[in-house]
Amino acid sequence: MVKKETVLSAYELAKERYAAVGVNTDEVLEKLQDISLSLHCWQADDVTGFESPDATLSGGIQATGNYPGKARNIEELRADIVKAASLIPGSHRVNLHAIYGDFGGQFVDRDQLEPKHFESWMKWAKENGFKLDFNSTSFSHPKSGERTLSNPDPEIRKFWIEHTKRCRAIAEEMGKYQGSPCVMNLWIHDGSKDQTVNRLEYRRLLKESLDEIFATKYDNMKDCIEAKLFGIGAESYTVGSYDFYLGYGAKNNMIVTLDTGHFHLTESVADKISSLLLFTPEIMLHVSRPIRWDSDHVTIMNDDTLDLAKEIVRCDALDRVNIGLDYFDASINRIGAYVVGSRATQKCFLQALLEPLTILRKYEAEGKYFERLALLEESKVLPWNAVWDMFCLKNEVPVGEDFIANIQQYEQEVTSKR
Ligand code: RNT
Ligand code: ZN
Repeated sequence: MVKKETVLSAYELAKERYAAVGVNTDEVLEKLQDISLSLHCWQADDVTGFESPDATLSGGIQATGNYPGKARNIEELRADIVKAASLIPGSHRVNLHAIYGDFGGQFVDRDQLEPKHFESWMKWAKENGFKLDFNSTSFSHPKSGERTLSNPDPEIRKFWIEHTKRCRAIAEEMGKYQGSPCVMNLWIHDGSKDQTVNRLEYRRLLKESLDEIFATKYDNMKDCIEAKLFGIGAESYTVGSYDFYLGYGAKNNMIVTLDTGHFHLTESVADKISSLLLFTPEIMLHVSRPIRWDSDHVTIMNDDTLDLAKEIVRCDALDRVNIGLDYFDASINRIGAYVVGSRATQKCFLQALLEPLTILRKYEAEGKYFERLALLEESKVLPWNAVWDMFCLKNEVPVGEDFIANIQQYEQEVTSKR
């Protein structure tokens, strides 16, 4: 166990060291406290949901691995999220998908969803100090096929328009109930495995569907639209590409979701932040870790995530960026996956907040580029970890690697018995 005194004295030294470059660590701790992550409910059960016991995941996404102990029902899923949150410093949100409704053993089709199917979630969230976010679900359904909202068949399109409209109404109720806007994400897998000669037509249909879906204005929810590069089985064409949603978002003043796994692997998602901030109202993030493709590995503290956090802080945009996580790894302990990914994301934001920006900007303004580069390099090795440990201590969650034993115990007592 990391000793409390060790954390406290290391923090005092770090505080002094950061003060030398003009950074107040006490203020940084307060700012980090205000950063909420939206924990994606679907890591707990490999994106299965509660619609039917034999649901299979479709829509070009995949959770690989068969680590034992996944959540099998609403109680287990909630317990796992509460457990994970108890090991993550700060207060956070929970991001639900439409297939996670409390259906009470009945089959409720997607075009029949109502706020009542999410009432118990709202109560649970309130009792446990979470706010809820929401997602429509277009995948894992007999009517999903290659296309949903862009389907040339008016019946299928109507079905998905109805589903998405209902999801917005549910998000509105969630927002009202919790006194904090519910962020509702719209992602559809629509695309084509092989070459298509109808690129424009499907995009036109999607635009038409979106116009109809978003015609109703709400006050307690925020819409966001998520683009993607390709999906498994839809490698040749994605209707909702980044160009498509960036255009739609900029034109209609809507939030665009940046999933860090939805771009070419050498493309910088961090560099998109400042442009989006100029043309769209807010940003929604799906922080993930793509390995070779949009593989949805557990987020770690790597350059991509650090760059993203730094850009947001450098743009002074923490109040305009909603930070959601989106990965699903079925090959390791799933609660561990939540905790590692969330803490890694927070560590990135902490380092971003600890950047000696005032001095760096002064150097830049004076054209002192060697000095800027030197300080950027040196700031990477300033004792940020002492500030991180202090953050965990203050929030009464395990410091450092101490949470490993905690998760092992939960595995022994709970998840291994499933
Ligand atoms: C898929 C998108 C989408 C999903 C979730 C489950 O590639 O990233 O956000 O991961 O909606
Ligand atoms: Zn995503």
